[in-house]
Amino acid sequence: MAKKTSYDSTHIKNFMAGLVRRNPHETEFHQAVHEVAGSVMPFIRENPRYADHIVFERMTEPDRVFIFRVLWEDEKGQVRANRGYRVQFNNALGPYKGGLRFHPSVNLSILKFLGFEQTFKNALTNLPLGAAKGGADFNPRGKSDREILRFCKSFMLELFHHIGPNIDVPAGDIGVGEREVGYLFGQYKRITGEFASGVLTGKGLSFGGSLIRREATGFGAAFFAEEMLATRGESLEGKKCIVSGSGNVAQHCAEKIIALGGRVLTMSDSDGFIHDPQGIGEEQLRHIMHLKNNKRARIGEYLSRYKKASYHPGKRPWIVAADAAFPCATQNELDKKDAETLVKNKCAAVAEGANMPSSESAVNFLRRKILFAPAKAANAGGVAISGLEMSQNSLRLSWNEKEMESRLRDIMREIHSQCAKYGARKNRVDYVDGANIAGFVRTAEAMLAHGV
Ligand code: NDP
Ligand code: 2IT
Repeated sequence: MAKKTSYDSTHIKNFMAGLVRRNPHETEFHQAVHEVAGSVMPFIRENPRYADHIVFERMTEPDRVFIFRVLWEDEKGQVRANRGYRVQFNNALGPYKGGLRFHPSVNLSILKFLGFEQTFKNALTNLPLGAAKGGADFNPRGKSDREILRFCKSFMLELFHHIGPNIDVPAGDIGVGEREVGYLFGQYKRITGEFASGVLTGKGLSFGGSLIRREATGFGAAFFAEEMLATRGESLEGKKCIVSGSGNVAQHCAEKIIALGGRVLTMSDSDGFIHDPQGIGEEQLRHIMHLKNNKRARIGEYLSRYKKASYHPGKRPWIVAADAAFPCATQNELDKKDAETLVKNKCAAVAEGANMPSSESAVNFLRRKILFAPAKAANAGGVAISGLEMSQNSLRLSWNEKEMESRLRDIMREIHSQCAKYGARKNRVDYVDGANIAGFVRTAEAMLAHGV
């Protein structure tokens, strides 16, 4: 591929000026598009057939956006109002597909960045999946189980109009796990009178959920790191690893790192991080899962059982020296300064479990210095197993755990080879370019085939 020239940077600048004008104040969305434009626009110049029908421009505009009011009653009998969203981004490859996020920070910019990224990620899985994202600015923290149920029911009362097994298939994300997916599914069933198992993924195992879906995102991120390290004749075995977050993705990323012989030193939540120099082993991780999934406690409570660990309130784990880093909490949780600290401490690989956890300047620093797996590639295991949950629902069958894990491993390996194909540089792979271009090509081919 040709070296990026000022021709490209002028084009990208003009393109971004238009995007910012059409989508003012949506800074996270601008950030996600700018990164992809940097890979895809020079590629289009070399492959002019993709300039036809303005395919890339169309990929930056969602097909449609639904915004709705969600009313619910809290434990005091007070009526509360939140804003709900579903952003249907692109269905060139299959039904709209992507998670729902419940977090007070949710707004249109965040959901558009997530839906845009989902287009490329879902294409990388090679499964028939379009792209969407949704959620609400509802804060689940401190809410009772009944409040969560009432919120989910009210949210579905509007969302059900827009989804369906062949239309749009939501799943979980931050603040939406198996419990919430179960409540949402129950309400969809009540409203429509239909047992449409393929309308949501991430379901419980008793009603159409898939084995390994819960673990898939985190396991996939660890597998992707293994693939990258293997290109240097290395593996996670014996490596010191720092993980951020302590939710679904972080827990199962840590689980797989441990299983592959790595040493997990940290985990975190939005209040701070814990550092256990002896390593968070299987037993310690089980305790964290209990704290987070059952007690819904703060990560700092880890210290009441494991006294040799330390707690760092208000801090992020990137200051702890390690061989590999796995940001698994949220967007923009690792900035340029953190990236410099990682490299100074001889960190060899970063695999993004969360979506867009590294700031753009951190990405541009890391991709040139070390093995850097962007979210689209590294966390695609979650949606890939969602895709296979849909397949099992269509077949009315379920595949066993061994089969599911081996399919996940194969999918992550295949994503790695697509990145290596499109991101090959002289002596290295640029996984950012690789993931963006591979995802673009598959989606663009379908869009061109469909005509306008
Ligand atoms: P969870 O809700 O299970 O966990 C989220 C974790 O991140 C918690 O530890 C939470 O801490 C922390 N966190 C959330 N918001 C912030 C914040 N603003 N600042 C600091 N920490 C924060 O979500 P998931 O594990 O499912 O999601 C984590 C990331 O992975 C997200 O970026 C999500 O988009 C991405 N992802 C998830 C997939 C999935 O299948 N679930 C698939 C692919 C990507 P606290 O409890 O204090 O809020
Ligand atoms: O960001 C993501 O890929 C997810 N939250 C999972 C989406 C899905 O449909 O499984």
